[in-house]
Amino acid sequence: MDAGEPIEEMNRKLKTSFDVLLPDIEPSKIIIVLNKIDRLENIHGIDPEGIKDQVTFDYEVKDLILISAFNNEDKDRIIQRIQEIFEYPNNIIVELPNIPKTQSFISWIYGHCDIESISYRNGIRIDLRYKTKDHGYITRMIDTLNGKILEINHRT
Ligand SMILES: Nc1nc2c(ncn2[C@@H]2O[C@H](COP(=O)(O)OP(=O)(O)O)[C@@H](O)[C@H]2O)c(=O)[nH]1
Ligand SMILES: [Mg+2]
Repeated sequence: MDAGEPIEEMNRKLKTSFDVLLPDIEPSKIIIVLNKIDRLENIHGIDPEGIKDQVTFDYEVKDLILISAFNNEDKDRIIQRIQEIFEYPNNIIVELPNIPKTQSFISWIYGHCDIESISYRNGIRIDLRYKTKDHGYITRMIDTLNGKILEINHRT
């Protein structure tokens, strides 16, 4: 997306893009990239982070990346994110009890998965991406630990 365009135009183009991609593509695999953020302050008079609140969409997209195509580090960030999503194509959000057995499972997760987020309120809530070969092991462990799957996007 060209972040230099009027906000309404950006939102209109986002909606058109979703209409094309969905339902065949999982929202968790969609990366929204807003380009030209180096020009944002001049054009919209808002700071780069502020644009995130103005861009609207009705789907559970996790990745909203702000970049400037003139900045090589920004381009590397997108490439890295695409690699992560391809390497770990499945996504699960799960709640686990905070017990020692869970801790050793989490150590395993750190070594084999891509953790999107982890929080320790009311037990442990993890949002992770994983390889397809690990699907059986992960779902068995969640079952053994009496965990609760909140959301799963698994490649069939
Ligand atoms: N300031 C700035 N200019 C950019 C950026 N990316 C592309 N441009 C410039 O924007 C102009 C139009 O390019 P672009 O919008 O990408 O392509 P188009 O819409 O297909 O013409 C070109 O002169 C690009 O060099 C960016 O991140 N920052
Ligand atoms: Mg353009």
